[in-house]
Amino acid sequence: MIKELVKEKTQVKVKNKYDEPKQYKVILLNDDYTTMDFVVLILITIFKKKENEAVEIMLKIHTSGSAVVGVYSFDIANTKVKNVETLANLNNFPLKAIMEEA
Ligand code: TYC
Repeated sequence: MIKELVKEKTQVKVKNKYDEPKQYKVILLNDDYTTMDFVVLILITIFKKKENEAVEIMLKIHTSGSAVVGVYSFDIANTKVKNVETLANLNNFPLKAIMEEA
């Protein structure tokens, strides 16, 4: 009897009360007008890449059209997308970043 009770109790599966917060990919898009130097600067300043990695990512976007440049919580991803837009607009470049659920 006690053995059965213990077995029953230990077999109850406990579901996590809270789901993990969603994560979002920030994707930088290629275009024909933004300079390569400006994209590298964006990758270093906003996405905290080292210069050699920033150059590699920029070339990947240039040749393949886009690249994931980071994965963040909603608010951080959203702020980075807006910061790219603001800096691009100030410098008259059409550079765009978008976000997608990871
Ligand atoms: N294609 C641009 C050029 O030839 C360079 C570029 C790279 C632009 C990456 C945007 O996200 C980008 N000047």
